[in-house]
Amino acid sequence: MNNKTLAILKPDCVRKNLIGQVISKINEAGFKIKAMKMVHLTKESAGGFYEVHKERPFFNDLIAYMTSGPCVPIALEKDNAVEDFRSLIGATDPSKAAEGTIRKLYAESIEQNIVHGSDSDENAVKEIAHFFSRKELLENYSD
Ligand code: IDP
Ligand code: MG
Repeated sequence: MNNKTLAILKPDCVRKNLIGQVISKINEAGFKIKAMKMVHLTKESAGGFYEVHKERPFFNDLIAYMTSGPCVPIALEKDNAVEDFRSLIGATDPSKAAEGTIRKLYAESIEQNIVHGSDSDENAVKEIAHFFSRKELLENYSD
């Protein structure tokens, strides 16, 4: 079983100086950080990442949001990483997210929802490769 997932601390998380608090929650929940960087996404990169949503009515706004400032992609490792990380972040819409979840605690809208988490093992592998080279991953995946 794949034990990795991709998190992104989205531009609202960075803008609100919540990087530290969100990473604390992630570590407290038992995830190990395997690779991390800060990047300001281009429209092309954000559009490629969210390709599956390109026909959705919110797509253009989503790309504008995701390119509005730097974000922090993080490759995480834990047993059952994808499912456990989705539980930690909560529902897409923070008003529907469970108490104590990252989105419930920090997000302000269904769009500006602080954090991304991969939705399947297959997508986790693809999404990690979107941000991190083989070299960057191998350097940190050796333990
Ligand atoms: P997820 O991030 O919980 O997996 P997705 O449905 O994959 O949710 O949507 C990707 C991102 O697009 C969301 O995290 C959010 O930022 C944005 N989004 C999703 N649904 C809406 C919507 O109905 N209105 C505005 N933005 C949305
Ligand atoms: Mg999704």
